[in-house]
Amino acid sequence: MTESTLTFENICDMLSVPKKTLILTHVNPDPDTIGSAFALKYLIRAVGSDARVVCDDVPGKRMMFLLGEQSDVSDDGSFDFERIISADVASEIQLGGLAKYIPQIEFMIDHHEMSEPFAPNYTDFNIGATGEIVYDIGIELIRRSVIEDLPLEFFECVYAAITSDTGSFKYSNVTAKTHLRAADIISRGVDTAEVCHKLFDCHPYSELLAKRLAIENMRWFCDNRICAALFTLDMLAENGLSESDISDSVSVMRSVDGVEIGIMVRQSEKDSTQFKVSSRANGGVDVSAVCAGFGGGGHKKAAGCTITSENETPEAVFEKVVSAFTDALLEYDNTVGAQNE
Ligand SMILES: [Mn+2]
Repeated sequence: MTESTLTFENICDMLSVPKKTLILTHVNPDPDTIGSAFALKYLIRAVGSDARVVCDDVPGKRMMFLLGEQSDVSDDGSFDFERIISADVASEIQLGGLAKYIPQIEFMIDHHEMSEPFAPNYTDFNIGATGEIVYDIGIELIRRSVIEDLPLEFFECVYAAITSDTGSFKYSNVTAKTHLRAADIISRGVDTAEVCHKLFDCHPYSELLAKRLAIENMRWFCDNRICAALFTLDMLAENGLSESDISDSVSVMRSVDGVEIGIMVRQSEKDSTQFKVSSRANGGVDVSAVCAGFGGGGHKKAAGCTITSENETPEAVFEKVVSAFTDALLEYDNTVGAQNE
């Protein structure tokens, strides 16, 4: 675990200074990184400057409403910035091509336990979402009278970040404060039902087909305690699907009764020698530790990594991944067994 090099007050002081800011998000973007980054953009505008959010991937369609007037998050180099910050990015690898900006990053805001800071950072492990930190910054700048108020879009973005990273307030990372923040957001007029509908209950048909493909290709390990699926580019092409259609399919594996670890391995469209691994735990196994072993990271119950295959078949990469998670599960059994003796 890494200690923050900056305090919450430091971050609030720095964000009180109007500076044109480039805001970096992580690859394989989720609503926490996108929502937090766009909320920061609204906050920086309220302070009197401007910002642009960039990502080295295209966010899923369900998140596009968070982009507001910024139609895309590509780093086209057209934005003239005076400062760079990152939101919800745990490690250099998660920046993808944006890692070139690392020497210029003023600070990072994050909440990942396994984070490997690449710049001065404020990290709070005890909260469910980076969006909660950004919400607190907004409220603090209002309290300090740095800004008078924040637009509804700010609160919409932080709500999307929070509800997404807490599994709609279902995960064990939810605290009383999470609900208090959400209550305040609702009282400010955000249509939270609409935000949740857009994020979670409005799937393109192709995504449903992707879930069917996931169910058809589930494989079982460790007495059915691990459920995993491999998606190759050939499989996607045969089914008329793209990589973004299957980005959430790991939840299918995780949701089966009795499963302790759900795993999805998918071949990358951008580079077919790369495989993106997503993992989710229901039990006590720390999947972020397994992903860290492959240069990735995340949270105890939700983590990922990218593996570059060295002339291996997709099947061989899949086996390597499953065997690492199997080892972790067996090791966990031993630890828990030892504690119970
Ligand atoms: Mn997050």
